[in-house]
Amino acid sequence: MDDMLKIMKELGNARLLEMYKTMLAIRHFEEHVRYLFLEGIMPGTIHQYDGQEACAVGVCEALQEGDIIGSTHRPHGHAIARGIELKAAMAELFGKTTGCCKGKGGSMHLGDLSRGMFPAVAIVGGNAPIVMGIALSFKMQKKPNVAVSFVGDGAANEGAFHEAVNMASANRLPALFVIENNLYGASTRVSLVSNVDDLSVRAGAYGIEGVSVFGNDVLEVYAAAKRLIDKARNGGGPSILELKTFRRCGHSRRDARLYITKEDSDYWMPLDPIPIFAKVLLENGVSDQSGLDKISEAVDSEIEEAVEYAKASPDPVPEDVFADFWV
Ligand SMILES: Cc1ncc(C[n+]2csc(CCOP(=O)(O)OP(=O)(O)O)c2C)c(N)n1
Ligand SMILES: [Mg+2]
Repeated sequence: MDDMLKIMKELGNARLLEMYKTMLAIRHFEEHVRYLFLEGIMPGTIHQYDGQEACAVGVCEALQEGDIIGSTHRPHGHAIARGIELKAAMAELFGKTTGCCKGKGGSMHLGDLSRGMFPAVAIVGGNAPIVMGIALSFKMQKKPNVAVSFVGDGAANEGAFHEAVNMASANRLPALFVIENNLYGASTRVSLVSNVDDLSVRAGAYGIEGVSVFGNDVLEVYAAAKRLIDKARNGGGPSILELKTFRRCGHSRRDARLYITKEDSDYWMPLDPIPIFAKVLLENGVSDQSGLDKISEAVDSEIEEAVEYAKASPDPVPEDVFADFWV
């Protein structure tokens, strides 16, 4: 309790409300996107982030300008939390030229290096070695920055993840590997493919620090991430941060989630990170209910604007295929 009050004081009311707004923006963005997709208005495919908002927002709040994150096939929340504009994210999902990757990436490749997030890598575990390389470049160039890899519980079993953490630890790089353990890799429960309860214990095999926290409490996530990111920034090397969370939506489009066990659902569905944070804000006098309602309304109109913007934006033309090549 005292710790939480300390963190809230450190952040201050304006930042706390901004964090709440970003969590709501992610949730409402996903809700809009789901309807647009099911109505056939939005092209491509989608992997949504509903339920994991506290992870992206808590970690990204602990970053500074110049830090870089890498994300996965499920990147909408990371992109919004890192500060990519709703319009640029929405337009990217529509494949429009005004999108953050000029419409060439789509849902699974959201990113904008100028905002501190390279385009997401949909190969499971695939962003971790790139993040390690970025951390190596920060160290070689003596930059005061940290690189953060977001991966899932499934990705934590990939060779690429192991190679990246091993290289980062051997070279004491300024990196943080965040495992968002939402209990399932597609339809496979984590307990079927891992023999440990806390995936962070694997940090011991690399001689680095590993921490597991409740990932649906944004303040707990922030506190843990801040400490490990600051440690990496100050030469303390990389760590693994496991965030225990739950995806409240299907793995990808039209997934009926029939594989989710009743026990998991009964335990996790009441633990929605947004009402959890709202309660903290209300109980500590950071806002009253009407203040939170106003934030929600503001977020909705920003998202509606983003949808209209994306719809009205131009499609790429065939010649655009040859633009932005690195040769
Ligand atoms: C190397 C690789 N194998 C398989 C896939 C297909 N695939 C996409 S997402 C996914 C599950 C990933 O689970 P997890 O890492 O837990 O992330 P989550 O979907 O839960 O966010 C799989 C198997 C892929 N994209 N890349
Ligand atoms: Mg998972």
